[in-house]
Amino acid sequence: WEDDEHVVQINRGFRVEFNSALGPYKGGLRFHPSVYLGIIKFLGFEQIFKNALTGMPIGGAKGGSDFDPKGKSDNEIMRFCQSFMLELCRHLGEHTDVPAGDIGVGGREIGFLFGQYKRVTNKYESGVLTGKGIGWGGSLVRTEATGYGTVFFLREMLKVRNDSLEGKTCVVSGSGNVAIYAIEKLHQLGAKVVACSDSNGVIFHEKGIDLELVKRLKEIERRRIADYVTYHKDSKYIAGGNIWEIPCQVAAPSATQNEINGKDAKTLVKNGCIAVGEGANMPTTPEGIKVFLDAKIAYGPGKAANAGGVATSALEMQQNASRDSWTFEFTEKKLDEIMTSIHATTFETAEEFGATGNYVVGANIAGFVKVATAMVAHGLI
Ligand code: NDP
Ligand code: 2IT
Repeated sequence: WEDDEHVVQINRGFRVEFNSALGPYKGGLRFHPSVYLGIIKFLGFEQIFKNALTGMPIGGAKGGSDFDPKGKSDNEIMRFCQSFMLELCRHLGEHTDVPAGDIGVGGREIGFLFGQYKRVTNKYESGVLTGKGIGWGGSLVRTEATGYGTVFFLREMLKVRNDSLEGKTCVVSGSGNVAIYAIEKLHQLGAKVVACSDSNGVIFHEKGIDLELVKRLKEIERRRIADYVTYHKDSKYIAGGNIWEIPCQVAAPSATQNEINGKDAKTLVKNGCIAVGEGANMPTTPEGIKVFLDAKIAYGPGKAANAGGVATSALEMQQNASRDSWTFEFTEKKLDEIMTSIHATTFETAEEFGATGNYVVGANIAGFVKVATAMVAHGLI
């Protein structure tokens, strides 16, 4: 792709089509300088079982590039998306492989990718990408879905313990798509989020994060979270800080993989954390997971807790297939039902296998059995 100085730039792109037993390959695209094949493979592998848990007809895949969107102009983003899609388009199709967003890929990027797919294939194939804009095939609630879904899952985990989110102090890492809408739903359900972050630092605001400001800084102006403090003198910016050191009852890691290690998990538990809902994919290391499970707090692993995003992508595909568009209320209700059902399935499966309250066991077994059953039914290759 050509940058604004007319210099040709080279990045590497990936798509790992992992399993299509339950439906077309489905999963997001990540644009981040850290991307290499190993990251796309772990994300694609997780996606198989996550997608199975949604109960929707979707297989598992992931893709992306080591392209760094930070500091790039809209035109550079557009030219990179066009270059990437020029190669990717031959692998896609509404019945073959349907990408969506992930880190560094949101509505703007999906628009450029869709436009290029249409240009090259000469087809208005709405169902080939999800996360599209409202007005050209997108679904209401897709933007909010991952964050909202994670909070619905947290609500269900607390319900089992005769508890609720009402009045809880929460910490949400990240300040991107998932974090923003996790904060929004936590606030709607009566909790108070006191901290969020980006890769440079942490914002602590004891009286509660001002979400409209975060939306403006991150979604519209594409600025750093550090700028938050210039609008709220009573908040604090901790450059390079560790968000898990801020005491909370509920944590929603919503930035990236391996952001909570064993030590962070111990700090959270020691400070009174009773529930963790993973908005991100694999944010907790194996050592961290062991700490949460040993402490018997409510721990919702990403493949269950953040499945609301891809589930709503499947709802978008459903609307595209029937050339229909649903209201916000109707779509959010469907998302809530799906998350409640994923919670019930994972809880009951854990119980059936003698691990009551262990959602890691519940999610892995329930997801695996669904995929394996279909693969066996389809016969050997
Ligand atoms: P965004 O690009 O919108 O936001 C990512 C946020 O996480 C930013 O605040 C970013 O900070 C921070 N972040 C990203 N990488 C790192 C890193 N290496 N170290 C520290 N902070 C980092 O992405 P999303 O909100 O869409 O994705 C967040 C997580 O949720 C990912 O794990 C993704 O796989 C997962 N997810 C996303 C879904 C979706 O529908 N979008 C669905 C299910 C899961 P900075 O700006 O400084 O980079
Ligand atoms: O990790 C994920 O589930 C996503 N990034 C969303 C995938 C999708 O196809 O909507």
